[in-house]
Amino acid sequence: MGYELRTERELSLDFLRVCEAAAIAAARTMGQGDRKYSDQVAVEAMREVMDTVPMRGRIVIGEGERDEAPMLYIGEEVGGRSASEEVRASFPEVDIAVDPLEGTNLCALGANNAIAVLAAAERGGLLNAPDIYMDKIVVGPSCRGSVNIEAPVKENLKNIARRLGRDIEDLTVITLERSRHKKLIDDVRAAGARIRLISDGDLSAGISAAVAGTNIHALMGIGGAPEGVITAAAMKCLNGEIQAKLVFDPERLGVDRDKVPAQEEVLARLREMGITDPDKVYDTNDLAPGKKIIFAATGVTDGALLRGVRFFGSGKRTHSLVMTTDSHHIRFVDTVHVEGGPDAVIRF
Ligand code: VTB
Repeated sequence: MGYELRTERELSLDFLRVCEAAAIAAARTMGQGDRKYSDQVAVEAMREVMDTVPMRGRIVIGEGERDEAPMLYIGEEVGGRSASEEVRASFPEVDIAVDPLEGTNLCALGANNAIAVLAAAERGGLLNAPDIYMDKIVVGPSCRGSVNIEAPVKENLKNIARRLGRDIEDLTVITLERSRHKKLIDDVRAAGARIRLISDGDLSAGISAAVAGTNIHALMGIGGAPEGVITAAAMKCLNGEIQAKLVFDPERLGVDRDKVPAQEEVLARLREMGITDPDKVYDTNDLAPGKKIIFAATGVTDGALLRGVRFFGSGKRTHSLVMTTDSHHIRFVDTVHVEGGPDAVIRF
């Protein structure tokens, strides 16, 4: 059973609360240098609020398999906890992909662009992606249909530049700074485009590539597959495009063979998950086929699109992005969480 427009509107506000709670919890730990702890508090806060949402939710992308994650594990049922069985049965079925703290290192170091994020859809609306690496190219609405992940970097940049009515020299590509990207970075430089190298967080980077005015025109390179699915959900809302391929070849990842699971092992796991063609090129709709997608993200630390959580005497302030495909709203939400008494002063 899918859900109606009205439900989508209500759920989007619920998911806003969920991301706000995770972001606030993580932001409290900013700069403490303990990324695991930052992640843990974000997960706990996200899960606690998630359970108050009137839905029959199921985690499809989460913190890991059941035996390795105590909460928000893949397959976990969430939502509608205090409701009776009968009432719960009337709640909509929702698949959810979460990343309670995207950029755990960024938060631990107090660096920019850490976010709390999730995507939701009707059952089956989000690919159950394995937790392996994924090569991605992400562009905004004006460049949709102009890139091909299997084409040379220069050709893609030429096409992006043409669509944006500018020279390749005026483009900025955002990429994770990793040794596996040596050739990619060389190719972008040789083509003449500018590069922004980031230490972490290719999900928020992908979103900034699809929003005009950020001065980022494409995300390229290999990051996590789960992040790719959540990026795809955002692209459906923003009219952007992602193309992606799973990567598990140690050579392409620039790691020793004994540092990653053997290829046969990965292939067997993929088959178990229903992925029979490991070389498949995934497009936005393959990764997020849902018709009713909800995307929510809250800034933990300051970033290109979202401000980080600010704490003050009588409360805190969060900045979020909430998007839906059905009602097609893109909301930037600035929330003041008032904790002080009747004299608390709210600043514009
Ligand atoms: C990727 C990327 C994430 O971590 O998963 C990366 O998608 C891990 O890559 O945005 P490495 O193993 O090379 O560090 C993030 O940057 C942050 O979770």
